[in-house]
Amino acid sequence: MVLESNRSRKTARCLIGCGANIGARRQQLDQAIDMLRFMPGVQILRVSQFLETRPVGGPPGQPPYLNAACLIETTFEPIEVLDMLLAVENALQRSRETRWGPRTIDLDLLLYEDCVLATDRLQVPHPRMSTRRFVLEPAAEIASGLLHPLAQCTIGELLENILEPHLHIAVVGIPGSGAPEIADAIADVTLSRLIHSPAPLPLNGSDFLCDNKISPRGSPTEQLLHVTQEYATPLLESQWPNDPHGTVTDYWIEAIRVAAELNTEIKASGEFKEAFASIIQKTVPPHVVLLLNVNRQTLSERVAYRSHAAQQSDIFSDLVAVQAMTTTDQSITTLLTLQEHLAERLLKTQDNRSRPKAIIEIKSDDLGKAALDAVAAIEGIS
Ligand code: A4P
Ligand code: MG
Repeated sequence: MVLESNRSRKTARCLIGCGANIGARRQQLDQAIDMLRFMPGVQILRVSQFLETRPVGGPPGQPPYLNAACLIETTFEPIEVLDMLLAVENALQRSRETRWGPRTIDLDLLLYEDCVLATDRLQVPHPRMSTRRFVLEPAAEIASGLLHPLAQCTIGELLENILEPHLHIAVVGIPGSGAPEIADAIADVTLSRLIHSPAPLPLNGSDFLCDNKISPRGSPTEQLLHVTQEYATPLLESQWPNDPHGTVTDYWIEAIRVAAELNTEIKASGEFKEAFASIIQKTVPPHVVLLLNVNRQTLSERVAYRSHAAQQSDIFSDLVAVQAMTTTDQSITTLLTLQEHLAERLLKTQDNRSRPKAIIEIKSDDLGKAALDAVAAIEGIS
């Protein structure tokens, strides 16, 4: 652990999330914040009020949490901040038995300036913060204007976003990522309206092209616009119901734009772009996106499972379209390329209107675990 400060280093502002749900919760939170206060190289700028919250995720029957947030200024590097938080947790008898199990104290590094990093030990911004009310409410009290570097909006806006009454949550992933299955699980638990993708994502060959079965005639651009229209129809703003539970979709219309960008013919013509923009303008963009990610091995197994003639199961039905591709290797590579581009577009280059306010990345190699993670992310909203 590094607790020596280097005074010549530049200081960084960090947002820390604090929680406790067993023991003398208030006292433990006070002690943790006091321990941070006396660390060399740390200055506490603001501490939020303590807020009682319902436990999200983890084993059932846990006692309620007290949550708080704390804004600090420090000369420590991000990994040194994590080490410091772990040291404070250990000093307060934090034990780790079950995931999201009860705890005497939990300290999370939510934001470190505008730093974005993902290592085995540390991910910043904290990957689950942007849909968690128990994180955002205390954080907004002390640092409402602080920018989330991935969502490109402030903590205050993230909170406003999850308080929006008719939330649209999109579960986004390539065919075989398990998006329909995860969307089902969320809709079940949250009683939301569920919309499944009205057509398979158009994929065919080494390039991204339309499958002729979807729209029998027309140029690739026309075919792709036809699918865009089909995707847009259930999302039209003019027909969005006033459902207090919100809506969960298992697709993201922007995936078509990504597929188009990967098709040289469509990209060169330029005709697609304008027509696409005018269609999606009338739709309700997702407020929250759960971005699924699978690895090559899982995907190969799922493609093989779907390709097996005897398989009548509904699981991974979105992979049926992929079977039209020439070889398994080719389809896996095509899908993984699309996955990479989907993530890039989501995380970086979004126009303001369609950029989701919160994006949560979920590994979906283990579907059961992914469903639990997804449900916990959405439950954190309420
Ligand atoms: N780690 C990676 N990135 C970070 C980060 N930015 N900050 C690693 C802190 N730790 C980070 O954490 C597991 C490992 O995550 C660490 O060793 C570190 O290397 P942990 O504290 O041992 O375990 P955990 O907190 O159970 O894991 P996790 O998955 O981070 O849990 P969360 O997401 O923090 O959720 N409900 C309410 N109402 N209030 C809560 O405070 N907290 C949780 C925990 C669940 N439900 C809750 C609350
Ligand atoms: Mg933690």
